[in-house]
Amino acid sequence: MDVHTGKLDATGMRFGIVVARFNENISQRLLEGAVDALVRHGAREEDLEVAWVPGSFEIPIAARELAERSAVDAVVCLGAVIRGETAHFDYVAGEAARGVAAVHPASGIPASFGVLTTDTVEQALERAGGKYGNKGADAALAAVEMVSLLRSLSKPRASSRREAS
Ligand code: INI
Repeated sequence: MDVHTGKLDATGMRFGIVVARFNENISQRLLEGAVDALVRHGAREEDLEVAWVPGSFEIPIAARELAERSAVDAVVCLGAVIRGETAHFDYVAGEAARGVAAVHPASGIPASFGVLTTDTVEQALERAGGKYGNKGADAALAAVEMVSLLRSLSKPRASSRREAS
């Protein structure tokens, strides 16, 4: 049985980070969490490329652009959509999720989803370095794991190598 698992080692990996300026006090914390997690796991700051977009609705546009340029191994997407502040919460959150999910099929580059969708600012702060951790850091580590996993999956299986020889 071949079991593939991604490793949390970002050494030599390059990342795009797309971050939405809307609710900037929260998204800035998500960005700090993501950068800290990547560097702690071996990435170099000079291998990170950050793109600020106006709001979470625009995240997929920049994420796809970064991914299709093929200069990065993964894209980490960060933002905060807060229900209390908008009647179009569902559209913004839904399009952000749909668009981020479409990055890999279009480009072959994994994109992780660190966009908070909460009812209140307090709930968002709790997930941006508060009592529920930092979802920016979590999304960064998901990206590292997926790069590692996809590299492992793209190698020929040990059993097929044996059959070929
Ligand atoms: N964008 C967010 O990232 N979070 C929000 O909570 C939000 N609200 O509340 O509306 C939001 N709106 C802006 C949206 O993402 C677009 O930037 C805007 O609609 C222009 O296309």
